[in-house]
Amino acid sequence: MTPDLFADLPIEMTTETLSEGAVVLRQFAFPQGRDLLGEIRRITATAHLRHMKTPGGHSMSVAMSCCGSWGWVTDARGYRYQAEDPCSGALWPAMPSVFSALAKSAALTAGYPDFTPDACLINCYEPGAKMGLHQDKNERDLSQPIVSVSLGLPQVFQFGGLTRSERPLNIPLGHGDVVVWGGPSRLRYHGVLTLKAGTHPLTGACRYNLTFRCAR
Ligand code: MD6
Ligand code: FE
Repeated sequence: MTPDLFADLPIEMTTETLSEGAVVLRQFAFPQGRDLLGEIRRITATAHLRHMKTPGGHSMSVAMSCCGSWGWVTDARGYRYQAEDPCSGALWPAMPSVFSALAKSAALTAGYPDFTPDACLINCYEPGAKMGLHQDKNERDLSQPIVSVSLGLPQVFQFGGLTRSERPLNIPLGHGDVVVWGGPSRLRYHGVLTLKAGTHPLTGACRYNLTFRCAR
């Protein structure tokens, strides 16, 4: 075993502003990376990653699970938050404290001091998986931001405007990068381009994305 794969790499935490209310906190989650991945493995051992169906009947290319009081689901009935995992009927696993502490700290750093997430969506992208431009608008309180944590392989995040037709910026996100998203930018269209094949020392052949929300 390699004692510490990253021991010789300095962490450089920097902030990039995308638009009013939206920032990228580069490498903000790097110190917690291993712990976050351990919790993702523990959670998805019971709340399995699955390819949900859109209301239109298409299977999503990204595999998803959730933790916290509320989970985001999609099926023939539409998009919504619910307390139970539809695969098992059980409540979603609790949100680990390393998740909620990181999300609160990232939100505070971005200028959102009152953020207490009650939902965390876990996305797992394998090569070929993507997410088309969409708005996150199923949450009750749109005055609260979304905190998005990237782990593993790099993937290009698309950050657009308040209408679908506005041409998006392409922002490469790497392991440990956090995007915080709120205020006048809360309803901006966004997505991720197709994941390219690769290997990351902590996640292997995939990228995980955690998005924290105040759902209800
Ligand atoms: C992803 N992220 O990065 C997908 N939504 O895999 C999202 O859909 C997202 O990163 C709202 C705010 C930030 C995000
Ligand atoms: Fe989203």
